[in-house]
Amino acid sequence: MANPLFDQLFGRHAGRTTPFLHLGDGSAITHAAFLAMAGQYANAFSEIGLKPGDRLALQVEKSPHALAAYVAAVQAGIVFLPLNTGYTAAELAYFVENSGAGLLVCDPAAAERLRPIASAAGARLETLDAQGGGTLSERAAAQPEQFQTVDRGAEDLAAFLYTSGTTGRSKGAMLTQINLLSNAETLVDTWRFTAEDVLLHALPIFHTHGLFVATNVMLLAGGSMIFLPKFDLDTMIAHLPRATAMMGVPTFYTRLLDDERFTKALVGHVRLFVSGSAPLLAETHLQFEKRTGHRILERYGMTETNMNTSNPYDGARRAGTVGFPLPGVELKITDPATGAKLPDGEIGQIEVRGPNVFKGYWQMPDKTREELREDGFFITGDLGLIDDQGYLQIVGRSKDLIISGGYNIYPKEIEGLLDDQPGVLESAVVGVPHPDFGETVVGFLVAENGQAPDLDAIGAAVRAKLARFKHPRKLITLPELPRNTMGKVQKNLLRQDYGTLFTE
Ligand code: MLC
Ligand code: AMP
Repeated sequence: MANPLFDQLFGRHAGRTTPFLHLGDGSAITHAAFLAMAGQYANAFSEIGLKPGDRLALQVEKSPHALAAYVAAVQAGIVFLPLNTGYTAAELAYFVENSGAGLLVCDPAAAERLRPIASAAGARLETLDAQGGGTLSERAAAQPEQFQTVDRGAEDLAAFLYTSGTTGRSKGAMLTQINLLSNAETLVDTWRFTAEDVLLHALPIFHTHGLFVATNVMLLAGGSMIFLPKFDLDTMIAHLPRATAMMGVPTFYTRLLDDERFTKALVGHVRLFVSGSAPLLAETHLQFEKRTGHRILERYGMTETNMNTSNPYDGARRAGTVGFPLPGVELKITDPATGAKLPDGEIGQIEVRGPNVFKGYWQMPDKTREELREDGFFITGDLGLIDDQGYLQIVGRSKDLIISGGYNIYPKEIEGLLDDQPGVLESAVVGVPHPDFGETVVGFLVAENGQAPDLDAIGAAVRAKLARFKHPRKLITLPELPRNTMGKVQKNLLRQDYGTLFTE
């Protein structure tokens, strides 16, 4: 037995004194030093009492220490559960309780607020801040750097990533060692990553894109990352000349293009720009090529499946498409009513199967059965077609989902909260085009008894409960919601009527 994910991605770099993380202040952490740090965290987790298979929930700022905690979890066979730093205490309580986490790691500033949540769920609480301070790092610093890697099999769980659902309840997507490893191997080959590459990393590390795509790929390839705490335009401009590759959500690309310092000369060293997590406008693609001479490589993935398709490395990268299924990934377009495969050119639901596809939703067998067929095909909830050249085009979503700056927002969760507010009879939440975030959230309210609801009080209630990125950027009161003859709210009409709220 061994631990394939740890051995392939991390363990193989033991002793290498080449840089792995270049930090914003000009310092660097070598592969060997990073692994030593991870070994110390793995020992700290054992000392705390975490056992293989236990869940570790972590809501902390992005830092080398936070990344080391991920690697340590893999080495110790602990299931890693990273959480968006924007989540409120109310949102967090659900994840900790639902996952049965044995340990919650949070920022020291949040510790008092989160302690009752951890104890109610029977979890220990430790802290870690952006500079690597906190009770967890103090514990780790006192530990040996060597840790006896825990044996894990390909089908053992490596991570839980929570994704919200159409019902408003978040589901823990269970990802196995082989899900993560197989995808990293495929992407390294497909995108030609090598030990020479330097990836500009400004994505958060609590989602698939920043953690599994960017980090796992770079670890496997043996290259290094310019590891920035977040996307900041000035910092990106300062570091781009050293990078050979960048991965980002479309907002990264539109923000860069809005800055005149972003020129062809600035990115002369870059060989690859990858975009994903949300649709890249064809216009952005073309503008980018005009400015830099680079064609952005757009790919398509999800939390449950890692990456499914990619435009080719060699060959035409076509704007408005997400390319071909990756090697080892099967993809078909099916009739939503019957599940039967549709011919190329017809729009239907996108289904995928392969070693990248997750094991199911944690403790939700019914939800798992609804979306993951017995034959292994996963129903993505995205709608698309295969065009005459074999490229996948995503044309919409059958799931009621808004993607803002690469973050997923399910209207149901916000509608549930709005409906509960005094003076609100009912509500509808839709996504409308936004120049920076691609889409943003607008909430429509119908007043109870014709009285105008108190929008300030409703805004405050939303702020208390939901992460900032989910907040409606506008609340609009309507006499009634548009409905079809079946009584179903016609969100398409709301999107149509209010589609230019932020773009005019
Ligand atoms: C921040 N804010 C957002 C937001 N991000 N609001 C809506 N949508 C977002 N995505 C809030 C801030 O809290 C702030 O609130 C205000 O909006 C303006 O913030 P900002 O400073 O302009 O935002 P910034 O911090 O720069 O963040 C924007 C961003 C970031 C796009 C750089 O959101 C980001 O890094 N997104 C990447 C998401 C990601 O990695 N997704 C991958 C999911 S995996 P206030 O109070 O100041 O108004 C996946 C699978 C796959 O989907 O295929 O990859
Ligand atoms: P998440 O659940 O956060 O993993 O988000 C996955 C969803 O993001 C997918 O189901 C798609 O709807 C969307 N997505 C990811 N990549 C792309 C892309 N390149 N183009 C359009 N949508 C995308």
